[in-house]
Amino acid sequence: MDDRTHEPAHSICPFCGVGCGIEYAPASGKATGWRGPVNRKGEVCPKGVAAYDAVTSDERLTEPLIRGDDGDLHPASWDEAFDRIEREFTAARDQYGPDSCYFMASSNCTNEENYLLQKVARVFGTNNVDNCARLCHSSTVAAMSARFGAGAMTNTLSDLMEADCFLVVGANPAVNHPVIFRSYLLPAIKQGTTMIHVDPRATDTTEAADHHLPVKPGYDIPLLNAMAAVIVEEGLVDAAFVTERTTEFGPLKQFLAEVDVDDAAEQAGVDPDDLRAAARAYGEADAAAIFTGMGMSQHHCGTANVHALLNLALLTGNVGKRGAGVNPLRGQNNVQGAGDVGALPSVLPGYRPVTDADARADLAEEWGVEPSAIPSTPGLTEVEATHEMGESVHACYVFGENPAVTEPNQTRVREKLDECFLVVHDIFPSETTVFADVVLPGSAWAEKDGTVTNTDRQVMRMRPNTTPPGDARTDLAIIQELGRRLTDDPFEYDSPARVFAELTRVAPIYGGMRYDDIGDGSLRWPFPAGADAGTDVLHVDRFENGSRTAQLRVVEHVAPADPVTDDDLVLTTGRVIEHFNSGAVTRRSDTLTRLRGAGTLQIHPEDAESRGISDGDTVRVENDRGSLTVATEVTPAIRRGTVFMTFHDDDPLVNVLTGDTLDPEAKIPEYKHSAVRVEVEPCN
Ligand SMILES: Nc1nc2c(c(=O)[nH]1)N[C@H]1C(S)=C(S)[C@@H](COP(=O)(O)OP(=O)(O)OC[C@H]3O[C@@H](n4cnc5c(=O)[nH]c(N)nc54)[C@H](O)[C@@H]3O)O[C@H]1N2
Ligand SMILES: Nc1nc2c(c(=O)[nH]1)N[C@H]1C(S)=C(S)[C@@H](COP(=O)(O)OP(=O)(O)OC[C@H]3O[C@@H](n4cnc5c(=O)[nH]c(N)nc54)[C@H](O)[C@@H]3O)O[C@H]1N2
Ligand code: SF4
Ligand SMILES: [Mo]
Repeated sequence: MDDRTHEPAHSICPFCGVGCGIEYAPASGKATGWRGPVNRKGEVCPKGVAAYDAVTSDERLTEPLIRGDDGDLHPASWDEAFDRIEREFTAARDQYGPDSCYFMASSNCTNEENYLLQKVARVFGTNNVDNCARLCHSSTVAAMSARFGAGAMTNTLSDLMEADCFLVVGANPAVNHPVIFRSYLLPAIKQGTTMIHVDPRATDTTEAADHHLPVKPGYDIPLLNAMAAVIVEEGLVDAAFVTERTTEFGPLKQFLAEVDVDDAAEQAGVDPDDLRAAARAYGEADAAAIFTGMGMSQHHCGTANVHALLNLALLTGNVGKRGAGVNPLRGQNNVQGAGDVGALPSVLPGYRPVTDADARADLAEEWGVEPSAIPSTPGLTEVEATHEMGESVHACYVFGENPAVTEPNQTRVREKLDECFLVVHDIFPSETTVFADVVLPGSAWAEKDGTVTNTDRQVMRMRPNTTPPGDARTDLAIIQELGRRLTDDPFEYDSPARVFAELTRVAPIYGGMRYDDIGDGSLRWPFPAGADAGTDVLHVDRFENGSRTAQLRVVEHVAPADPVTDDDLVLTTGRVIEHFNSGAVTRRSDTLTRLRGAGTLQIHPEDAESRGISDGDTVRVENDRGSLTVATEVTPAIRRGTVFMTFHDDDPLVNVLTGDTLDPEAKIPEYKHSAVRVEVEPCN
């Protein structure tokens, strides 16, 4: 029985990176939109409406749990739970050193919570902290940081409405960023903006497209190189921009001259004439904007994919101006912020490298510790950490993530989760709490105060409208207590505003922002100290790294990690509109349809026929890593040779099939290309 009071208060949707303003609606007991900085008419998608279900759900965690000698989780006091955590983490550090402990931060949680968690890790003595941006746009961030000096949307949602052409590659905004799609992209398209969609599937996004290139999963580099070759061949290069703002055009030009567009199109599995038409549409536009998503980033060559994409924008002068740029559509409501505040293993708050002695000294001064106390060696990334559990990692704190569903190669992950001391700080019992030694009940969105940073770099306020249920505590209070238990720092902050103020002193991109100035609006980074407003379009005269020029790069095709035999199909994975990531929250909602289309395997009619599969049949999908059974949806919307599943469920658990070969630079796993065998499940 929920005996809390619930009053409306302007907050931000806890789901995707669009960052719509939502609030509790007393009349319906659900959530509703208010006129936020992004959803200016108060519009929301079905998940936004359902967001309050997580707050009032009677499945919420309401008390700490500790695993007993009988192997079960039992209720415990907060002191008992923290005593156990303190004992195990300090024992691991005493025996193996601080790098034997790991901290998974949460892109579903606020800047202040993530900032404090990375501070706990670093003052404890390790850079072993990461968040699921690693699984998401880490490759995009790696490529864009290397070339442009900032791994974020170059433009703002509002100026992008001025584009003449949208090139949407490996993203499905109609489903995954619905309010951006409906309120920014569709109105521009209705006014004449051309859209090119590169995706192996025809999706709701494709319906609005003028050109659809149904690329073979894993073959975006030949496709993008061929588009670049057409742009050079047909004189669509912006010569002035290339001369003034880029370097190394010569080698790229030479490389592209060798690209046979027909052959490359065939390799990528698309029609060469369609590819040429798309390249022309992009190259001839006065202002052309790229949107990039998981179809690009989640490959073991994700960074190379994005490098190939950046070439297109640079060749055509589509950087540093309105209606253009390269725009990664970010995942959760605060995946941008979790990285900005330093919940990453190789950078401190504001993306200052952990290897930079000045950056460490500045932080040490603010934190009142010796500069030598902040470790200078980059920590492990998230997937690497799961590999190391039971090896070099002995204790792990998981805050607001569900790795037992979302990490690749689940058979291995689930074995590993059992091999270390595991704390799970969540709002629900999850597939991951099954492996936990201690479970801490935290706060849902409507119970927290703080800030989140959305996909176009807008820092916005969340406000509580009720308290955490039962004995649960706010996430910020829990992390403060964790800090007091694991370090000598008192972690004394009487409000999120204090934490935010500290963040603005150590993260230059947030420098000058004031919590009280956010109000019902937003502040956008970079927000240079002394300035009175943030920066809308990046890289206008100089790139964010201070350079006037960015490099053009030759990008060679990288073969997919899984070899594919003639009998195999290629499995790619993704999302549906009603469900969110592991489904831990949305599967419990009584507002959303339970996994409509989320538990099925999309397969092309010819692939189905050759295997004797009819629509709705249950099939077995397997490879050397694992096996599952699933009902089929036979549909020409997916290209031949490819099958598609979502990852929103624990049964079928698609990540038993995905591999954990990592991108060498970004360490993102290969979620979008797994060789699988598909056959009708024999009845027995
Ligand atoms: N409804 C809903 N919205 C969400 C989420 C959710 O779970 N549900 N999650 C949020 C998060 S964390 C993220 S990161 C974003 C992700 O948002 P998106 O980037 O849109 O994510 P996906 O649906 O995984 O993949 C996008 C498209 O890539 C295509 N694709 C697959 N393989 C390839 C390939 O090799 N090349 C190309 N070009 N395309 C390919 C897929 O068919 C799919 O349509 O969404 C956010 N929003
Ligand atoms: N096959 C495949 N796998 C994928 C992907 C894919 O496209 N294909 N995409 C990857 C991507 S892009 C991402 S981002 C990851 C997502 O991976 P995860 O972050 O592991 O997935 P979520 O379901 O978002 O997990 C959120 C957890 O936090 C809890 N939670 C939610 N809100 C709060 C809160 O306010 N406080 C606390 N304490 N807990 C909270 C939820 O109950 C849930 O258990 O999945 C990755 N996995
Ligand atoms: S578009 Fe994203 S932020 Fe907006 S209501 Fe839907 S899930 Fe929430
Ligand atoms: Mo994501």
